[in-house]
Formats: sequence, C-alpha cells, structure tokens
Amino acid sequence: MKLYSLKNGVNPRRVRIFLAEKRLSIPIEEFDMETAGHKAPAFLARNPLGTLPVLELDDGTVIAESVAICRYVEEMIPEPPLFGRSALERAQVEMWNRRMELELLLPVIDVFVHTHPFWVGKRRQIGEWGAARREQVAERLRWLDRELEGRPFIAVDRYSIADITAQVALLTARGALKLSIGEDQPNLARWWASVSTRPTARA
Ligand SMILES: N[C@@H](CCC(=O)N[C@@H](CS)C(=O)NCC(=O)O)C(=O)O
Repeated sequence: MKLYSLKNGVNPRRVRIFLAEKRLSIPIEEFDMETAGHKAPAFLARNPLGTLPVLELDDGTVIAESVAICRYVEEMIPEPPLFGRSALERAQVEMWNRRMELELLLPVIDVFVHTHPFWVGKRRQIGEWGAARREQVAERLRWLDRELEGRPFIAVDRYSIADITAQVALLTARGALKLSIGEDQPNLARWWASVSTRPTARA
C-alpha cells in the first residue's frame, strides 16, 4: 500500500493521523502546491479530481476520499476502533464525523481559501463568503464547547475519527486563520489540549 499525500493539506493529515493511530506505517509520497505534481497526467490517471489523499493498494486499486480510506484501514486493522465498536457507537461516530466535516472543517477551509493570501491567484476568492464562513466557524466553536461539557471526546468515550476531523479543522483555524479558542470555552480548550498532545498529532 502507498499513500499519496499533500504537504500541509488538511485532509491528507486526517488520514496520516488515522494511520498513525492504527500504528500502520506505509510508504508516503508527498506532493506540494508549488510543484503541483498532483495535477500532472500520471497522478490524474489515479485520481482525475487531482486531490489528495489517495491510497493505492498493491494491486494498483486506488481509493480516494479521506473517510473511504480510513474506513478501509479500519476494516483491515480493527484496533483501536476509530469508527466505534457497537452499532450505536458507529452511528454516533458517523453523526459526529459528518457534523465535524460539514459544520467545522468545510467552513474552516472556505475561510482559508477565500481570505488567505496563500490562495491569491490559485483560487477565485470571494471575500464576503469567507467573512460569512468565519462567523460560522466562531459560532460552531461556541457550540462545540457546549457539546463537550463533561465529555472527554467528541463522539464516544474514546478518541475517534470525529476527533481527528475536528482536530485538523482546529489546526488550520489556529494556524492559518489565527482563530483561537476563547477563554470562555474551557471544554474546547481541555479537549484541544488532550488531542493535540497525542503522539500521533503531528503525523
Ligand atoms: N473530500 C476530499 C477532499 C480532498 C481535497 O480537497 N484535498 C485537498 C487537500 S486538503 C487537495 O488535494 N488540494 C489540492 C488542490 O486542490 O490542488 C477528501 O476528504 O479526501
């Protein structure tokens, strides 16, 4: 197996953290936005969308989409379970992972793409959309703080893919967007202190 990844890419990091939690070490080929090898014909033959991450199996089969890759790895290596153990847990993890993608990660990416100088000339930027999404992120962080009251992790009582999704969203929000966790958000701060110091956090 081989993972195609993108330096500083938020979705590739989701998968790298997931693999590290599974203690799975496989070859990784890193692309970067400057040289854009992921837009070259050789890579587009693997994933015509030209996006990363992509997992290539030994027989050449390609799996794109972060969650699809993670689900495949979960089936191959069930421990530790990152998608839940029981039917109920799997539903809870699914629910929270979807929420973390739709309510947090995508808005954070929109703020980044539509307002950050890094994307000037690379993407069409609509500043007003970026500003609206920034307000949404701030509101969602307040919501997440309330949800985390009395809970160590986002979906179930152990670390799961929902935490990984929120973690990479927060990483981008804090790093690229200078959006910090408010002093009035102690639950979010506690959760962040716990997930960001895991040995896999820098994978
Ligand atoms: N839904 C996809 C999103 C993939 C995606 O948009 N990846 C970004 C990095 S976070 C990418 O490849 N960007 C490179 C580009 O657009 O040139 C997934 O979860 O894998």
